[in-house]
Amino acid sequence: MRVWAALRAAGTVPGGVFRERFEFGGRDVASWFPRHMAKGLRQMRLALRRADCLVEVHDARIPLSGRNPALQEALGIRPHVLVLNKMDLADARRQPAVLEQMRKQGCSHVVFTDCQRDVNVKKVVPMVARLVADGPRYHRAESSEHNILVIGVPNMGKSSLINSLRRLHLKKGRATAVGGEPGITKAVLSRIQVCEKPLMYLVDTPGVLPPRLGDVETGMKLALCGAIHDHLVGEDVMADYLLYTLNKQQQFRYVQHYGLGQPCDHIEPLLKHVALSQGRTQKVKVLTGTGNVNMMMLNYPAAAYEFLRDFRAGRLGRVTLD
Ligand SMILES: Nc1nc2c(ncn2[C@@H]2O[C@H](COP(=O)(O)OP(=O)(O)OP(=O)(O)O)[C@@H](O)[C@H]2O)c(=O)[nH]1
Ligand SMILES: [Mg+2]
Repeated sequence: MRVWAALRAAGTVPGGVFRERFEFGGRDVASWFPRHMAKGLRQMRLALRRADCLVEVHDARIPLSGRNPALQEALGIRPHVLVLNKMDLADARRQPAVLEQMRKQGCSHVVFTDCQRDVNVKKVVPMVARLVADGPRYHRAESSEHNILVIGVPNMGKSSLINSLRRLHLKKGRATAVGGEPGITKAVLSRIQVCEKPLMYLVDTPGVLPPRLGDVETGMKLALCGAIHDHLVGEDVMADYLLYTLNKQQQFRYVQHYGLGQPCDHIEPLLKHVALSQGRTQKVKVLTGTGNVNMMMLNYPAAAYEFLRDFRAGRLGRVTLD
């Protein structure tokens, strides 16, 4: 690791010149939008009527892209806190620049969190309480309860945030299901208490992707963060885009992690190496003119999945994709 850091600092990383553009090959993002999300969006609009504040959870690795414009429409009419979660996986050096960019976009209540280790999660309740106290309380002027709607695209950690808040403020166990794939929360759930003083309830919602994902690159970043099912996008192209991004950002931890001699710009040699070193092979029966032969083939899809898994677990370094 130190060797690569030194080479990077000196600007002399061996391995040649890397791609400056990624060739998306005419992919169509429209097909990556699952139909059931329209229902989630409708339910969310109903729940919005009863909300005093919105807590939007997004992945800190893609702070600038992939937020749902349909959700953002709603933000104008309610106080809004943006939780940039999974800070443990994102490049911490980028935080000040991200906060500045957010402020310019009119988003000034932002908190970076790690909901698995409860880092910074304690900042959320006071921030929300202050916003609600400072703003008009619409239809609920007489009530002392705070009703908060938790929104965001899939797999960003909305349910994890609710569970983390309950752990911290109420010393209570898990109240809402969490999982490593998009679509774990299926419907707008009932209110879940997360704090006693002030009395605060959060409503968990299913992740909703924008119906038009915009450009393919945004879709690809969302997919790398697990917001879109891998099979809809294709593990092979996702792995290739990840390699392209790591090289572009000079994040060469993968070289050491997989024991490669040097960085590579092409996905095939990397996957070959991953397949060999991690034993991702499969036996294939080949029928020849003289009989059957068993051959060992490298399992490239499994190797691509392994590469994505290592990235998502932070084993390839802390990377901000934007
Ligand atoms: N590394 C890391 N992982 C996290 C963090 N927060 C949540 N996760 C993981 O991210 C995955 C998604 O978490 P969920 O809480 O289910 O996400 P969600 O936004 O509710 O997802 P949907 O209900 O599918 O929309 C799970 O595997 C969590 O364990 C975090 O701060 N850091
Ligand atoms: Mg959920």
